Amino acid sequence: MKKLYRNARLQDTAECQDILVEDDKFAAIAPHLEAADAVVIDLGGKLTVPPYVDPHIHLDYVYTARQEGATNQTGTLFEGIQRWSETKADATTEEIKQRARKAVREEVTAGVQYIRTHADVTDPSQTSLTALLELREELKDIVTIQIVAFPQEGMYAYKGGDELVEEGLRMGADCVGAIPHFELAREFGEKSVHKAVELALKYDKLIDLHCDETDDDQSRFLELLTALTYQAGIGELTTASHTCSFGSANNAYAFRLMKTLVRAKLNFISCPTENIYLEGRQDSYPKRRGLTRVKELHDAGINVCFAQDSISDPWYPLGNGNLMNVLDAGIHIAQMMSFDEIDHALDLITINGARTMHILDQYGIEAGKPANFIVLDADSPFEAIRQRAGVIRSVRGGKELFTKIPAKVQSGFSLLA
Ligand code: 17E
Ligand code: FE2
Repeated sequence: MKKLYRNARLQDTAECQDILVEDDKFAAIAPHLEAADAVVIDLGGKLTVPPYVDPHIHLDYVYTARQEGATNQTGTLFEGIQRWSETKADATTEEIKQRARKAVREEVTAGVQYIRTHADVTDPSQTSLTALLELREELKDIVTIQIVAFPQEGMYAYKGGDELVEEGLRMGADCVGAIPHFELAREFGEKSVHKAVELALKYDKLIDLHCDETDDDQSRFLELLTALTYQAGIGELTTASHTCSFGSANNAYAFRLMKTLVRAKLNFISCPTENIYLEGRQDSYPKRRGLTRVKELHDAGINVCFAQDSISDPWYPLGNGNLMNVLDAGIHIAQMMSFDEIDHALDLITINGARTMHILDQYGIEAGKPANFIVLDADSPFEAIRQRAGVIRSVRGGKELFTKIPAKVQSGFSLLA
């Protein structure tokens, strides 16, 4: 089966390109292609980019925010953890799968094709992980899912948490998780970082820690994570999620750590909508933004991406899987709004996320790679960001996952029609 997509506006070429897809792969990309036996689809000069990547979400938590006992009154991270802890026993595998499917549908119809989800493994029955492992397989034709064995209640603060993480890896999770800032003492936080690295090496897995998700500038587990993974030569396989405290650290400390971060080639995930909401809760005024140093990390050449984190869970009431919303919030909060930054902002929810997920071998609009791409209802990257453009087509493995008809205004006034 051959398909010829004509008039695709790619991110880095001024002239529109034709894209030839053969079976499930990109066969050729050039200004003018001919293929007599191909189905022809005209993309009309619309912006065509690799699919959105959501590298950090908790699919086991979605749509639980309003369940009895789950509602977070203080809007803090720690109450979120407590609410989930008190209510999670009610969840069943089927119920989690049902909620997660709905979230995947929202994400995919907004242009996402790659998701890294956390699965809470501080649960001896491994309900979340079992559900998400089944879903990873069930949904693989429409979305690529990676799973983090994430000890939400701690490797040590929760009895046997470290063993449950290890069990999660043996069950088939792709990444090791930890939550050092939630352990009961700094020493246990450090021990959990050591353990995460040890497990990643033992089972040949990626690492993605919830790391320093707090305004406490003394929460410095990022430093240890960077040092250990750098020394083990696995910095590129490692992700530090949240790292909010790095936004509160003093500049002398940050200056020094930044140099190690560059050398280690660590990946960073910021969740701008969740962390601007959850952090700063003990501040009066001036009130901190709660995000890590997104702009400074990015300017230093470190890989940074944005993620959704929550869809209506005990941590965050809103969220809908549309990464364009997340990106819009993120570039505002991080003040990444020079014209050059806006022109390249889509990288924060596309290629940078793919690099974090370590899937670059299969990601991007290049001959030989899987024919996965999305088309935005915009004529340029700048206009896509300015208008928060929607996704009007998503193609995966050469097949249309969906097409969408953009809303059309009807009006008797010529200016408005
Ligand atoms: N769990 C956590 O530790 N932090 C978060 N931001 C969410 C869940 C959403
Ligand atoms: Fe998270």
